[in-house]
Amino acid sequence: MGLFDKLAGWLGLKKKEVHVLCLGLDNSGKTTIINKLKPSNAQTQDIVPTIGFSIEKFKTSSKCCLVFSWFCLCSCLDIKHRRLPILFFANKMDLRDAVSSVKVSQLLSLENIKDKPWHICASDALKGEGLQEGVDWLQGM
Ligand SMILES: Nc1nc2c(ncn2[C@@H]2O[C@H](COP(=O)(O)OP(=O)(O)OP(=O)(O)O)[C@@H](O)[C@H]2O)c(=O)[nH]1
Ligand SMILES: [Mg+2]
Repeated sequence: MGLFDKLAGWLGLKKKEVHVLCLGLDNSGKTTIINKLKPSNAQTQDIVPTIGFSIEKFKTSSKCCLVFSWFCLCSCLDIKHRRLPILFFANKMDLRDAVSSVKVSQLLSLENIKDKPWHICASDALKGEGLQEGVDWLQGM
């Protein structure tokens, strides 16, 4: 790493690459959420069910994000023993029968997660509502 790179890093001027693992039920809106987080000129209008997994890389205003989208909860095994922040999106909150994020949190017994910082956001990925709140929290972590 050159001196300029080091200086930029110390001064916080250098963009960081952030790796995010995105997990969730089939059809829950993972791809839609990731799509909405991309810069508008990189967003697609055509979202189809993901076969297997997808890897996406894009820049946000403050950071360069590398996003992995994976369908299998088994991948969690790798992160089980690490103190990584977990962001939950209680997505599809626009649906009439949606339960509140507080209720989702209770149903998933999230209060039992003591060894990792976690946060839950109600979201509507179609409109992009709630996504920024979640990403702000994640970036703070
Ligand atoms: N009403 C509503 N529909 C949503 C929302 N988010 C996603 N959808 C819709 O839900 C469907 C599935 O969205 P995807 O983003 O493909 O879901 P996914 O979790 O990536 O699905 P797989 O790749 O099959 O696991 C699509 O028809 C989306 O338009 C939301 O917040 N509200
Ligand atoms: Mg998908």
